[in-house]
Amino acid sequence: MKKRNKLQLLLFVFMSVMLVLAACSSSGSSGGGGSESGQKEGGAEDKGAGGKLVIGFSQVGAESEWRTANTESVKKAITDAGHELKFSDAQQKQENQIKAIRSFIAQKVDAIVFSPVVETGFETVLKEAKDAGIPVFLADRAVDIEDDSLWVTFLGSDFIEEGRKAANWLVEEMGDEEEVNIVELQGTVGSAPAIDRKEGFEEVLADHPNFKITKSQTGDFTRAKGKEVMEAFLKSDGDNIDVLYSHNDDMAIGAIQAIEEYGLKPGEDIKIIGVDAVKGAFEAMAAGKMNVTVECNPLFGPQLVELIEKHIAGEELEKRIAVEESIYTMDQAEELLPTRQY
Ligand code: GZL
Repeated sequence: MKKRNKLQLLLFVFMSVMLVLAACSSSGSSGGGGSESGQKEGGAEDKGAGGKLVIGFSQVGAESEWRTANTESVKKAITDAGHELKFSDAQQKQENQIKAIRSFIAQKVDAIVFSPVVETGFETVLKEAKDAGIPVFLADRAVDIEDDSLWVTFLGSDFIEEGRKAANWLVEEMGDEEEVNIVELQGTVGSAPAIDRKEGFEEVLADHPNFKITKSQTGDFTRAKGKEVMEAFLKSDGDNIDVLYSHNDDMAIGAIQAIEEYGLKPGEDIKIIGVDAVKGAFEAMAAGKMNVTVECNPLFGPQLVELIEKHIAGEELEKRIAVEESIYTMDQAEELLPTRQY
């Protein structure tokens, strides 16, 4: 082949390759996952402030008044802000939450909101979300994972402080008694609120040896299970129970029924301590059947959406954002009941 022809052929091949490469890079079909930080191409980060987001929300379940109010608050905040909501109720099953998060990843949502039913077992799926460049926001409960790059921030209550508040009220109320026998209804085994509310309560009582936790069992945060376990406590030691410490109000309300059926007066014969400050607790306190409830505020939907939008717009967020909360006693119930929002 003549030299001139060879040169023309080489030039033609070179130009063709350049054209093909230019076509690939402009259509973004390079097949890469996007930039170093795993940011999604054409995803939320590209939407900047004000863009409509698709948000996947994996919720624990519908086990209590608190959960129902929390679900409503988050759902409403997402839709009121004009974003698209993809919602999954895990019915308190971890496998359902893992499935839901994988489905959100497959649908390429812009952000995932997640309240983990238990603290462990989610590392793999959260890594998958990170690799897909989808930011995860822990709402309500935390996970026990070293690598905190797997979530943007954790917005929720300080459950240890809630346990301390419950115990400090009890010490104030019964600290002079020689011996105080306490039975405890724990929340879902392995969940952050159950672990931490127990820790905070016991931390305070460690300095008061006249208080003893004589029985402790999970009621899984539900009224039905709380009643069932309290029935068993009463059957085995009903005459030696001075206090019930329940990790949420729903189990306490179930236990109140059991105490009445047993023939004792809840709120008098047995002091009742709950957590959440739901309407049902205020009704029980107003009826003299419950003594105190530690607030755990579920209405953080608007704050959560604001955090998601700030992150998408490129703002740095604190890794841990606590919800401000109080404690309410029987004597306040009548007046406050009409003002309660959940
Ligand atoms: C606490 C939340 C707990 C509530 C329960 O933030 O995770 O789960 O205290 C609910 O009522 O079931």
